Amino acid sequence: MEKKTVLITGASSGIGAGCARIFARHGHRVILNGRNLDKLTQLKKELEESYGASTLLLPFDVRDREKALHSLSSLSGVWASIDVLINNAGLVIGTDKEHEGSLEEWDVVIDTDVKALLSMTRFVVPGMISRGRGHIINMGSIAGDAAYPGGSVYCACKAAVKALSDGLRIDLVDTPIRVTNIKPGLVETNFSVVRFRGDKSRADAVYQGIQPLTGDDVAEVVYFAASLPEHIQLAEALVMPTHQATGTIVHRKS
Ligand code: 8X3
Repeated sequence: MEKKTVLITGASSGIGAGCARIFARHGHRVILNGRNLDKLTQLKKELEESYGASTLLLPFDVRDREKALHSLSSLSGVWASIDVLINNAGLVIGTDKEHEGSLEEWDVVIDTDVKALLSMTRFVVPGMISRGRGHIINMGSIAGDAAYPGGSVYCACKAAVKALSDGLRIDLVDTPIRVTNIKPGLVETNFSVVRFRGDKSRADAVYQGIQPLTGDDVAEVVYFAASLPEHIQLAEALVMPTHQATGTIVHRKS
């Protein structure tokens, strides 16, 4: 694959950091977006030292549209020609029932997982169209395929990511631009710690007795989609640990 400029949202840890590593390792230019400047700076250093990578920090909260637009407009030269947009930033807070949870927390989840993904797409894709090349890789989830207990709003958000990916693929069908929806199952990242509002032991229990995926594992699939020949569009990929069968069926060793 020729050298590309890759923008990754939520790059400071987990799947986002995994994506940053694999694209950097293969010699691509990587733009690291996230909210935690310290973590991003640390990752930038790691990518430069390990792979001699060209990297750029673009710290902003994806929910802040003005800041996002301003930061994107500040890019110049090769950095402005984004070839791959990885809409990875996402989170869930809590496992409350739909009729019991906090509307304020759900605003944060919906704003991050759906509205920010949409605004990043809205800001970056027109440039891809005018350059005649590009690939949008959205981080969906197995949670978007079917709702599960305690997941109502998150599952709805990831179902929206599927619909937005499918809709964008339709809208771009007469262009060379590809759209991919990656749908991970159990991945051990900070995701579950946030879901359980910082309760590390509940988060750890999610992965007990099963070898979960890592952020680097999911990044392998992201990289595979991006490195396929231009005429091949991997529309979706559902990627799970071997001992997971559905969003709720998992075999755990006792
Ligand atoms: C996260 C996967 O199984 O926790 O997107 O919903 S799961």
